[in-house]
Amino acid sequence: MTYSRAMTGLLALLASHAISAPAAAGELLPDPAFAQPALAGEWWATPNIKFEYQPGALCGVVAGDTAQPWDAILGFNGLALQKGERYRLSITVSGDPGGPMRALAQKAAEPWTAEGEIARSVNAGKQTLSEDFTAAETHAEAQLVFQLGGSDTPWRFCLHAASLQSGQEAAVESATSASSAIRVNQFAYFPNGPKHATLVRKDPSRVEWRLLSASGEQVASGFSKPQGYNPSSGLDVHTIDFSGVRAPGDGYRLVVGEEASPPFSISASAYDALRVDALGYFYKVRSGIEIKDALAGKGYGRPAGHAGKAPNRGDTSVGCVDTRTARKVYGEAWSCGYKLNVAGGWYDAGDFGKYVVNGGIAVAQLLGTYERALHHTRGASPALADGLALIPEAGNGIPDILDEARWELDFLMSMMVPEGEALAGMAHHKVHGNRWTVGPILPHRDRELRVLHRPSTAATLNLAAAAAQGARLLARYDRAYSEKLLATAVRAYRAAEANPALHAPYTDGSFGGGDYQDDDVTDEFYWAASELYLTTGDKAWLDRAKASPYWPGAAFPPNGFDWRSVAGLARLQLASVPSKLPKRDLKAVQLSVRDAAEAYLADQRQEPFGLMYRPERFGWGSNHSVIQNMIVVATAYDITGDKRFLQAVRESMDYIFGRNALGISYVTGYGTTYAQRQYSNMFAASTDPSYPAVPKGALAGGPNSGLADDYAIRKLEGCAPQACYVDDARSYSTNEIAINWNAPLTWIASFLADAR
Ligand code: 9MR
Repeated sequence: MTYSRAMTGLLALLASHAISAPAAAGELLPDPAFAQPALAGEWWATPNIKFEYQPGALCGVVAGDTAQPWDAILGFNGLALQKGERYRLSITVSGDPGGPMRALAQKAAEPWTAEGEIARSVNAGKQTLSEDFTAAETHAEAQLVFQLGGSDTPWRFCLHAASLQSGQEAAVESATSASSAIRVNQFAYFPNGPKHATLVRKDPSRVEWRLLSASGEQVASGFSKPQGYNPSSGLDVHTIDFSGVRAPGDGYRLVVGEEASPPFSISASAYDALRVDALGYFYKVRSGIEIKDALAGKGYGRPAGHAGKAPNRGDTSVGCVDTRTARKVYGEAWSCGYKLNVAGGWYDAGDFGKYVVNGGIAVAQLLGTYERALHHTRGASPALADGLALIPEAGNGIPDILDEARWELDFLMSMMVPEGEALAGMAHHKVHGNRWTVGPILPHRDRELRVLHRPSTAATLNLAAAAAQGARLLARYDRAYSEKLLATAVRAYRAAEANPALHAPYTDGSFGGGDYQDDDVTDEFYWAASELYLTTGDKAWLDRAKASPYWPGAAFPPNGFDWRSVAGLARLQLASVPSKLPKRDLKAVQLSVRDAAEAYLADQRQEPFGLMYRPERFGWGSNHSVIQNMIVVATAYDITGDKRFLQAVRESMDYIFGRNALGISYVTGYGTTYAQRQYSNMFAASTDPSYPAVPKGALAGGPNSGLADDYAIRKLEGCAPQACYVDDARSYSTNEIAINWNAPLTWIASFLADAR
């Protein structure tokens, strides 16, 4: 990071040798409330900020056209930070709404190590924000800086107060340290399902456990089974099996000596609510439509996002990245001469990007939730109902899951390159701001210019697969729409065949959005051809699917399929959707699903926390990977009826609900201690209470060994895989929400609600 440290005129003038007024005990800044003009002069700014002192504030205009946060800085030098000391950074700011601000207490030289940080877009009204931190290192020369760059247009910023106090009491560590050594599914066990808990205990001798009802009566007892050291959690553990208890009820607790577990239920119907909440997530993250409190819940209502109403520049007429940028990220001067209306769809995650590959897999798994219910519940599942969820389309005669899916399918189709253009029929890889939006912020206030990125073969095939599946399921409800979907799917597939290696590079993730890099689309071809075959029954598509190396090959990675590796999804579809697949072929695909399921069961048997996921390092969004593996096993149950598979899925869900190294439920609103501070621009109550909270039924990404954000690196270095998680909004690499995570959650919740 480099910047000039020139002082602005007035401040330079004021920078006289003022005598510091007595400050509060432990206060590092001489004049936190800007009461004395002379002291304000100790603040400096880059030349593109014109500041003036006024009683009680420093106010000024930050120039536009800055790219990086550090391209415009207001700062205060001459501080010192001590390793291990606790500090509180408190600031009061105001400005033009949406103005990007990062306040950092940091080393005043390369590498500018930040110890405390408050990142926020400002509001017109004064906001007071604070952050407690412990300095990880001593910095004899430290500074407090406000990075204000990243706005195209000039904007006004006021700093009304800035305080940095040392000697703070250690705050109670939030949420991620488990309060009980007995890790249970804090939500619900099934009456006729397996019931296991994990006890964290160094002592290798077995120990007695007791199960108490809500009224404190002993319902069962037994002895733990010592399991020794478990690498995935980094803990010495015992397991407890109380499967013999079958009586439904709430408020059960396991007790070992003085230690009691969090309370939990035994219930056959608990997942009905989760199915609705997990699905309800999607309405709340819709783009391009007003969200109504009456449907989304109090506090979630907001104007339509990215609808093109100032200061929002919208998705209604979006052009492509400029050729200069394209040269940098694609190595070619690609651009386009048209603009597309790509309003609608769902926001991807904590950010406001809309990415076709991730939208494709998410919508496919929502459609799959419906399709599974259609073929495996004799038409009895509520998942098939119109009126299941609170969405604007409820009551229109079309099942709600299909309505929700259609919202995204429309968006995916809008990402197609128009006829007559080079690359016609291909899908743009993604649309997002040309800079990361600084949150918390609601989408209609986002001021970034949105741009279309180069089409990719992967996106095009995702569109083909999802549209083909949608065409099949919507045919009964809207023939014309179904035909449009199918025609689009075929068009996309052909375009992908004509452009089989147009890949999204890693370098396309450097500004404003994720890269969603993928340079192997063999699996996408297999998936799209499979869906087109399942919809049309046309042998030509089957021939294409069969020509894929995935036809005979292994489709299920041990660590779970995802947006980048979709062959597993295709295989599940071929194995479970009724089709004219020749008997021998059907047998082969079903056998491969069963074999994969057996392998996941073998993994699970080795895991004293009961999850069917055991890589040496946990991946980004590991919670959804655990669930994807469960979906394979659930599908094996659907095609074989073998109850072992159902029971294994139920047990693996315990991990998600708190039977894990951290004793935390990863589904917001479910369990006693649950993730609730996920990184999200709009569900940002944990950083600013004026924003809505993360909605009930949202899945946190979860432990990620590849710590990729500063906060996680600082807090979690050296973590065992299961412990690489922190419930803090700054940790986007371990604690985000995303459509491709809530879709499998919806699928598995629906399965567990229905499977008996
Ligand atoms: O889920 C994505 C994960 O597989 C990648 O490793 C990671 C880094 O590129 O990005 C994840 O996706 C994020 C995307 O880039 C931006 N929106 C939020 C997504 C979830 O964290």
